[in-house]
Amino acid sequence: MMEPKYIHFKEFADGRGGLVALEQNQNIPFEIKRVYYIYGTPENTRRGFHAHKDLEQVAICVKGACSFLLDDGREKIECRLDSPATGLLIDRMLWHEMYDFTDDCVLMVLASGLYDEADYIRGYGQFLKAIN
Ligand code: T46
Repeated sequence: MMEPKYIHFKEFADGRGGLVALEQNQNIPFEIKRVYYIYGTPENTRRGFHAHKDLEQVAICVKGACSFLLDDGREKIECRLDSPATGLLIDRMLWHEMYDFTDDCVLMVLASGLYDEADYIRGYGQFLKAIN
């Protein structure tokens, strides 16, 4: 059965608040080439709807929460990200959708490559074909 690949980051928390450090090839399992973040997502919005051919990513809700649907072409699972100390590894060739964003959600994503539209598989039929 497919399981979400969570990464639990060490938290440095004291009376001043919390701190999490992200380091390439240490607690992030690749060289970080790009960081982007998604915020201000209106209610009932679903994003994603694609897989990446080669890109690996780690998603972290640095504020708020959102849900992910992950689909490897055989199984679909749903999981929720709600902690700045937890990352979700989004492997290559994994169809993903994001939804149920809280109002305050800031979803930060670390990526192993620069933006490349040619790396996206945006059709579900095309994704299933590529998997099989
Ligand atoms: C992913 C999920 C988790 C850029 O120009 N550069 C970038 O680095 C990114 C990520 C996006 N864009 C442009 C391309 C589109 O015109 O920003 C626009 C929105 O991108 P998209 O519709 O792909 O956004 P999501 O939320 O559906 O998907 C994003 C990432 O694109 C994707 O790689 O895995 O978040």
